[in-house]
Amino acid sequence: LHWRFLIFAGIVAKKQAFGVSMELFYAPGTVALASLIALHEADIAFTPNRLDFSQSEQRSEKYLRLNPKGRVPVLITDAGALTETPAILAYIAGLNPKKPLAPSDPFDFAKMQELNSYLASTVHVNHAHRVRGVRWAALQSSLDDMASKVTQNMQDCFALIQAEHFRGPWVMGDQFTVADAYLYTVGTWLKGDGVDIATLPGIAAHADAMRQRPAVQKALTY
Ligand SMILES: N[C@@H](CCC(=O)N[C@@H](CS)C(=O)NCC(=O)O)C(=O)O
Repeated sequence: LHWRFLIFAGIVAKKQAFGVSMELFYAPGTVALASLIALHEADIAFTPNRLDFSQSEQRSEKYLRLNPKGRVPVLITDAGALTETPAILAYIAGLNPKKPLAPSDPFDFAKMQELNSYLASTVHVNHAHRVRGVRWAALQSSLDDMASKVTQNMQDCFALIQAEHFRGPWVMGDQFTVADAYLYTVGTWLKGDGVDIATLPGIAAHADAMRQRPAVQKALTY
């Protein structure tokens, strides 16, 4: 066999690893970072597709055909499109048998999903009240009032996570899971929301440990 053929076959094999070819639609600074981190941690080849929010590309006709929610992330898989970060992360977590990113024990899997669901349904939504208040109210006084609650709400949510949903050194203890990618991602918004991460030493140490990981460093370059 010619060496060139072997290299070509190797590239094809890597691209088709796990029988899937994937595309992730993302925008920088958004919750899509969690999916970017998870894809790199799982060592899964994918095509990144960047949306320009300053041009409202997430509301373009073309994108709305892909995701009628007009949000990122969307993961396109051979089986169809997936939206909602907890769903995307649960999918990625089980894709590479050599690098499982979720606990195999059913109770621990549900515990991981407990945090992921809390991040999606409560923490992310609390954060959105600062810059996306127009989803819920129209009067400037209402928007200002909602924004005024964000720092305290985010502080309280992360204090609760630190106390109740964090085994250490990773969210689920010794196993690194997709919940670590998600927690880190939402934690990158704390500063902008007026929360000093130093007041949450467990969360701060976790963020430091995350920044040491090559997959996180790579995901932050997108
Ligand atoms: N529940 C969704 C939320 C997705 C979401 O709200 N993404 C934001 C970025 S962090 C977005 O695309 N916003 C665009 C917009 O509101 O126009 C998830 O967890 O994936």
